[in-house]
Amino acid sequence: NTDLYSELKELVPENQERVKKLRKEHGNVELGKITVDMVLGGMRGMTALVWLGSAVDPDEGIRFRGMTIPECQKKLPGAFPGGEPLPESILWLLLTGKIPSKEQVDSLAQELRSRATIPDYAYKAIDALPVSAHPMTQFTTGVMALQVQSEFQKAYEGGIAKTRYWEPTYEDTMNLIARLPAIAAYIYRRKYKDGKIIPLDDSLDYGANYAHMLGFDDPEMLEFMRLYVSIHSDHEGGNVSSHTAHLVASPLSDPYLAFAAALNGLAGPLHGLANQEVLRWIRSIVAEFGTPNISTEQLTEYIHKTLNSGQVVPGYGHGVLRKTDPRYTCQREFALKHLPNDPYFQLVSKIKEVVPPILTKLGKVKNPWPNVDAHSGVLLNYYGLTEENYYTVLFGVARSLGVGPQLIWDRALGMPLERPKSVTLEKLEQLCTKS
Ligand code: NMX
Ligand code: MLT
Repeated sequence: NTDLYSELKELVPENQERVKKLRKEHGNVELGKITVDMVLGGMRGMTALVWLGSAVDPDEGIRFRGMTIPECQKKLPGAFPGGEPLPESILWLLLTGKIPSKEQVDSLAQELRSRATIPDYAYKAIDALPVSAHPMTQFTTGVMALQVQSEFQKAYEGGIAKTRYWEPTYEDTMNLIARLPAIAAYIYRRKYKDGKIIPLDDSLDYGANYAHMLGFDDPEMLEFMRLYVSIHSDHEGGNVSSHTAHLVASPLSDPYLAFAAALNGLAGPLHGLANQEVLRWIRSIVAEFGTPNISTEQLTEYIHKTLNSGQVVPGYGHGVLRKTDPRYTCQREFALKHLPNDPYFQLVSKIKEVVPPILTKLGKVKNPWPNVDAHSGVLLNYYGLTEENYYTVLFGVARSLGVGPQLIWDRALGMPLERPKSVTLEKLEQLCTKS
């Protein structure tokens, strides 16, 4: 099949069978125990979700359908031989579990372009906000306006059967993914470039088109955007944005409603907004010392100052990872290849040497190593995307490629409304004294 829908349609029945069999034959198998620490500690380490697209190993990091980032770079079609994986390749892989051919990826790129028309009222909804509104606030507003065209909502009102829920979910998801770059670019141009809009280019792939609509046409930046979108797409199901989307979609809220909720979670500084915070922090270091070219002693002093004022070091630590995030590593490799002498990149490299021993010494930080957000800002900054308040919007566009496929599978597999049990503090105390 060259079209994604036909490919998916073939996969749905066999995966429905897998789920049915698991529940029927192994429904009582225990996956672990739930401790008080888990309940009070943000559910860390509690296996509670199924996510088809990817899984995060604490030491190895992300695997997209079993493939590491270097494997994806090697095996997934790029814009040219040896190029970074195209976001369309990642989307195909996440949804189907199969490595697409170049022909399949080209057909998907064409499909996404053909779905990218934005209704005028979505721009107007964004225009109703002051230009000063944070880009993530504008972005969520734009997504909510796109919801007006939800196919799922229409089909549900029309009485669609449960067994077919995944079909309009597919339509909504593909339309949403296709439309996000234009909405996101509109916000950038509105906020930072006097509202001069650049239309979609019919000859470009998803990542390149997004960069182009933002106003960047340097081939190196286009390539970085392809890599950026691909590596930010998915990070298994438990992260705040993905989990939120899955939860909000579980009572059959459509993909627009679910994704807008996910974006609101991504906009938190301990999650996606950390990419903005990292560049802001790096700039504050440069402002303090008057140059990015600082000594280890100066940097050590500044990190202590950050920690002593009760702040976290942004871009470091993780809820699951216990080693350097491979998404950091691949961005570092990109920087080493294309901008080895950039002073901000060199400062990021120095930070990576100095921060981990300091965090380790605190004795409480479970992972002192850098995550994806520690690196992305200096690359964007190098290519001229200097407005750090916009960075989480880029992350948000990318996250749709991971969240969207799972929403389709949630409906195809008949995943139920999510409703865990809670306890009162008194009950928890009682349970503890009894044991
Ligand atoms: N700087 C200072 N303290 C930290 C850091 C850090 N980078 N990371 C963890 N800690 C602290 C944490 O605040 C907590 O302190 P306390 O007990 O006083 O509340 C303690 O160490 C234990 O936290 P962990 O169990 O190591 O981390 P947890 O799983 O709770 O949180 C993060 C994970 C990512 C929220 C945390 O590491 C953090 O705040 N990092 C900085 C923000 C960041 O980079 N977030 C981006 C994550 C990736 N993403 O894109 O979403
Ligand atoms: C993500 O990409 O979602 C972040 O690394 C956070 C997470 O996995 O918890």
